[in-house]
Amino acid sequence: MNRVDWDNWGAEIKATLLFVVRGGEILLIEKKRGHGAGKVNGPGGKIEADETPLACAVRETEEELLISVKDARKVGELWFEMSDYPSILCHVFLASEFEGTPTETDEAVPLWVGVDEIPYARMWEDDSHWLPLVLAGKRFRGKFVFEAEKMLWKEISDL
Ligand code: 8OG
Repeated sequence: MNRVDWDNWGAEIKATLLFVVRGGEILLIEKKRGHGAGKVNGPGGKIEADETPLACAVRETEEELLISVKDARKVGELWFEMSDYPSILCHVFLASEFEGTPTETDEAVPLWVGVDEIPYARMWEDDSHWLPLVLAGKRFRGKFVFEAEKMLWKEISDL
């Protein structure tokens, strides 16, 4: 079901996600609060006024895991239209270099997992459709329609 006019779509919220991949493992979080609390995700959050997406991704990762990411680069975009939450455009970043030790904070518990053992059952339903593209080094744009936690529609294209 896709009743969204994507050609004229604009997001009410701009956000980021960042995935550190190193040595065959990916750094995820158990998210303790905010939208999607209780789920496994990458670090990230809402972009502040006058902040670039890259600066937001780095800041959120610092706040949530106490590490400083050095080489984040944008790999994708996620467009979310949801029944119970304002629309979100989320910029997705990939990195491999960082300083510090991933550490639990009020917002997140760090979780290193093998890239072949990603716990999709504990993640948002759309993630299994695009996180493999991140790991494959592809650039992508995903558009998703959600009714609460249920994904009703998806479309993924090259960016
Ligand atoms: O500030 P807060 O942490 O509440 O921002 C919401 C975060 O959740 C933001 O990083 C974007 C992310 N997010 C969604 N929907 C989805 C989704 O379907 N999959 C993933 N992986 N992240 C999502 O808002």
